[in-house]
Amino acid sequence: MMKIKTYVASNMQEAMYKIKSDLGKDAIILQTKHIRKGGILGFFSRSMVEVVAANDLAVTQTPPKRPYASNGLLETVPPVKPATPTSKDIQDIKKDIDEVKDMIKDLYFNHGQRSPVLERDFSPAFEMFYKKMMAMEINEDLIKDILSKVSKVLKPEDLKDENALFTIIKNELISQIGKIEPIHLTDNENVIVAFIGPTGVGKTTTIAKLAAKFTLYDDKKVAMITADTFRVGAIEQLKTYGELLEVPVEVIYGNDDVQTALNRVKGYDLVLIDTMGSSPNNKMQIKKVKNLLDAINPTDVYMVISATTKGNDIGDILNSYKELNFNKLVITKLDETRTYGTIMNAVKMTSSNLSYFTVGQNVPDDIEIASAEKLAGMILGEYTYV
Ligand SMILES: Nc1nc2c(ncn2[C@@H]2O[C@H](COP(=O)(O)OP(=O)(O)OP(=O)(O)O)[C@@H](O)[C@H]2O)c(=O)[nH]1
Ligand SMILES: [Mg+2]
Repeated sequence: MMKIKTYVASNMQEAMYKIKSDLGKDAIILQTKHIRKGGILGFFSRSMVEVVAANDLAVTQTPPKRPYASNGLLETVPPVKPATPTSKDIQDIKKDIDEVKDMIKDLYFNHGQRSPVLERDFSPAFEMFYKKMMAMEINEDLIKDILSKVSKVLKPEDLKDENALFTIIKNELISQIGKIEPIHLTDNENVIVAFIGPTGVGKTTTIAKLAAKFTLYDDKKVAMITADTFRVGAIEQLKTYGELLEVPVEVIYGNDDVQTALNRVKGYDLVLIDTMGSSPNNKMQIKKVKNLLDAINPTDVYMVISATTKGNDIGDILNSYKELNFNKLVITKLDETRTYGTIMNAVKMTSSNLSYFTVGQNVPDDIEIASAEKLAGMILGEYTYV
């Protein structure tokens, strides 16, 4: 027997559930509308759906009986005027569309092959930049932060214009990279800078390059001190550079030597301090370096990071060295990689500013003052060092 019933539910899904369990799975929907229920004077009312459903398909197939007038003649049926949608209907439709949009987005972001993206990412150009930064191994949260800032200043037409988008994203990267702070020497000041970092990243080589630059090009009085008495050959390595550059080299064997060494280099414009490299997992070695730095009290502490460091390791490294209170970053071995995300991640993970990039083994040539413009360009694929 055919049944037609009206169901009220808080959403379509719930209504369908009620209908199917009541009328069976072949139930058909005749009409749906949004209604508001409850509340006082229209306030606090809930949005509900009202669904008219039938259990028999025949209901839609039987042609409607034409009413007969009392005189037995067929009455003419006035044409039914289509109802004009009210603003409330339009609002309801909009709401439905938004729900569907959210569902699609949810599928797209969380269940598809693609990584989570921003709303703007539906533009192919925008997505291309997103992927580029992902390929550079920039931390995903950071990419999202960069792109969400970018999307705030974007005009709709920029979204299709790859060049405009490139410039806007590059500028955002530059602003996020922030200030560049190389060694700054003022007259008559004994600037003492220490270099710390993992083993083999290029601390000693960087010190030699800087010693050469400041003596040869800037005519400054430079001295070097090494506190790396741990690695075989470390003292000789620095002493060799010292002889070549005619720069004195002091050695600190223990904290008792710190004062003597510092007294000897008092009249120098720049004192570069080399420390032993330590594994980020070797807490004892890091503690040793910390004690040394506490005794020296340098003007600045430069953390030396290799650009070849794997994305996941950079956080651990910076974390392990945090207690050494470094305030600048040197990035080495830019010539050995084309994945520049590590640099960006390192800058954002610390409050330290970038100072230098080193780009090869040659002393003194392969060093330059870091550049936010260059790094942003490298991240966006404008150029590489290799
Ligand atoms: N390709 C390349 N090699 C570099 C760069 N900087 C340093 N190196 C090389 O990296 C190796 C290690 O350099 P060191 O300066 O001894 O490194 P370190 O950090 O002092 O090492 P430890 O004192 O043992 O911790 C050497 O072979 C350097 O020539 C660079 O920018 N690019
Ligand atoms: Mg060294």
